[in-house]
Amino acid sequence: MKEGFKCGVVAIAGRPNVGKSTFLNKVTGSKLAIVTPKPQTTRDRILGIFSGDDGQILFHDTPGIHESSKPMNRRMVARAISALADADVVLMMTDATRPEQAIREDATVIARVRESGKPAVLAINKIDRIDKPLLLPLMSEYMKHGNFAAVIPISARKGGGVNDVVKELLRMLPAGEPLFPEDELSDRPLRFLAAEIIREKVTLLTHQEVPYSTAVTIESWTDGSARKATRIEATIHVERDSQKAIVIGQGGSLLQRIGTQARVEIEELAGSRVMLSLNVVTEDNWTESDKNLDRLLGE
Ligand SMILES: Nc1nc2c(ncn2[C@@H]2O[C@H](COP(=O)(O)OP(=O)(O)OP(=O)(O)O)[C@@H](O)[C@H]2O)c(=O)[nH]1
Ligand SMILES: [Mg+2]
Repeated sequence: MKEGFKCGVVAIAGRPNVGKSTFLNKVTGSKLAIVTPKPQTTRDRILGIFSGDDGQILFHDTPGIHESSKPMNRRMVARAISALADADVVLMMTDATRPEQAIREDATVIARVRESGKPAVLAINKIDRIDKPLLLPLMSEYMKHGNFAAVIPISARKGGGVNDVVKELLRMLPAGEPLFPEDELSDRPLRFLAAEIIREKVTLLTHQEVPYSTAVTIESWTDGSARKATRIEATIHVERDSQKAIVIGQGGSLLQRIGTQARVEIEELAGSRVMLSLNVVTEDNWTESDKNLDRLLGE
């Protein structure tokens, strides 16, 4: 083993919409997690592997931690909390765009991180959108309220500060051999990423409750080749017929846009042409039944 090589698990935790998935994608240089301007986009833990000269970091992107009585949201938050328990170090992330409210809104997350008993680093994200003079007071406020080994301002979107976070995490992680080959980026199969990309397009192209009522499953997948397209059949599940009508759109127009945008991205990932067929089905109130959540959100 190379002397001083580090390897460990880092859970990325924070409120919904602070930029956790954007960070995961930036640090791995690949789109592993979907990103949208709407909160509660990520529903499951997603592994992203950073491999550098000095160490390997297994980042776990997690759903945003928030208060909710809805069964689906409670499952999502439980997944985030369990990722904290499995981590060596926690990377808590917050959003600098509303500095006066930030620390109050982060009270639950800070409490959860503290309860995990794990060493933690705080990244204050979206500094590309904040007046610089507001940053120092915000940093010292977090230093006071949380027990952070470091507080680092970053822009996950533009990349500023991301290397500083990696350096600090490597310092804190245990020595160890890399657990994955250097060129591996995630443990998620292409099928999962494809379903997520379709869900991202639905989320981006619809409004109100539709994104929160949507799940995507892959029904069939036939690998293509240099000459033959990969054939994918996927189902978009919604909760009500009115939502089904929205997702399909006038004469199928919205479904077609969803399909085209998703196909272009899946083709990049698959490295072949893709024929994507989408079907929309209503599953009455699926986000409220345990059985349906097991099936559509994963156990
Ligand atoms: N200006 C700016 N926007 C950012 C930055 N990082 C993320 N965003 C935006 O913030 C929104 C939320 O980003 P996500 O990465 O999906 O946030 P998340 O924390 O994973 O959200 P959930 O999965 O819902 O918990 C998206 O519109 C991103 O483009 C940043 O550094 N600067
Ligand atoms: Mg996310």
